[in-house]
Amino acid sequence: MRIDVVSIFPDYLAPLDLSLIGKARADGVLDLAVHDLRDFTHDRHRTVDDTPYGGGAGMVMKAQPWAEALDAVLAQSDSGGKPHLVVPGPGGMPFTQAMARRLSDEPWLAFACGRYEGIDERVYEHARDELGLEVSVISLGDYVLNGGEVAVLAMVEAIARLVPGVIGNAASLVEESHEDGLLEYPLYTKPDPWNGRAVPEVLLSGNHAAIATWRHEQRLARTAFRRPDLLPPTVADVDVDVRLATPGDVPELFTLVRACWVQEAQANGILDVPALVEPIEALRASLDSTQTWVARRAGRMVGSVRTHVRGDSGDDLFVGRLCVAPDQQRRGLGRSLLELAESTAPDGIRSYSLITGAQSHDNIRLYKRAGYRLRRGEPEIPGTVELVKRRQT
Ligand code: JDE
Repeated sequence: MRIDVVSIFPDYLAPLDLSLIGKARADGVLDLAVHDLRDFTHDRHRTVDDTPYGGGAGMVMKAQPWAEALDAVLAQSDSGGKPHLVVPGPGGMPFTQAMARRLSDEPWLAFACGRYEGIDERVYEHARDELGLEVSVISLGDYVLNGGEVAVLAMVEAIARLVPGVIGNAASLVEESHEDGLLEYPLYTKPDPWNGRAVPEVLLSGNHAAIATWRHEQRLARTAFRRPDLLPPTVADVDVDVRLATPGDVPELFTLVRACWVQEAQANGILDVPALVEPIEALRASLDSTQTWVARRAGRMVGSVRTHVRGDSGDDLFVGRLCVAPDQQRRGLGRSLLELAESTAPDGIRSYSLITGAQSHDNIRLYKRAGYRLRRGEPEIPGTVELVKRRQT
């Protein structure tokens, strides 16, 4: 990934030479260049600011140095590609882990560090309209910094560590705070006790299921206390009707499943998944070998899920084909259907399992929120991940 940063204080960006990011630079995974905005001024005082039209406090960054700086950044392009221009500012869209992930997929990012009250609005328009750049104004949070430099340090660190090769263990990225919408569980290490404080007993029990349950509860409790905004409103959906599917549901279910799995195909770059290619007869036959539920809102089929018992000893409930119509997502229906599927498990079921695309981050987040954990080791189907949850006893 190539990163350019333009600032009137290039020295502020020196920390990018250190630690993780510096290592990635040294390894050639990241190609980072910092530019001094004042190099693109032409007056004796190297002026980058002026008073605001219409009056008001403070100064505004002039358009001309920015336009020339962007030209210089673009002139480095060998392939004709263009950078995604990111401007940190308190008036931007909130920076999130999801945004860091999207930006980590970009081959080239350019960061513009504003100072004073901000940058002449025409710089943004020029970058979009004349230079053809994608421009994103992004805020780290609802507070004001003196300039964008510190925000760029944070954003570059959050983005660069998601670039393959920047940290060794890509799997360790999946489990971290915020990736699945809950805060992390509390951590403890030796010694025990320390300073008269004992480590929670369950962590010493060796009972991995109990530990996983305890940690999940800790995450929920901590999230409810510190970040209630992260918890989904669990509204009982009164206008949804869920029933076991009948043969008459099959044509509509067939269509719903295909519509839903287009998203999956896009997210994972895999087209030959059963849900997209199986003939309608196979779906009809599956009603006999699975418990298939369909959800309707105002008569229209908007979601589905199916289960079947499996495992050598018949103690695992496989949850499959969980789907919500593309326009009906993010309203908790998927979560409700998952809970329904689990709640119908017969006696003797000790775990629930499911699989999804390795790139289906939204699905994985939903499953993790519901208490599922990634199964370690190679999945049976390449490109997928397997998730499992112990049944509470
Ligand atoms: C980034 N959260 C906050 C600050 C600014 C009054 C004073 C200063 C591009 O224009 C900017 C940029 C910045 C620096 O970024 C942040 C920030 N995430 O402060 C101002 C605006 N009003 C303007």
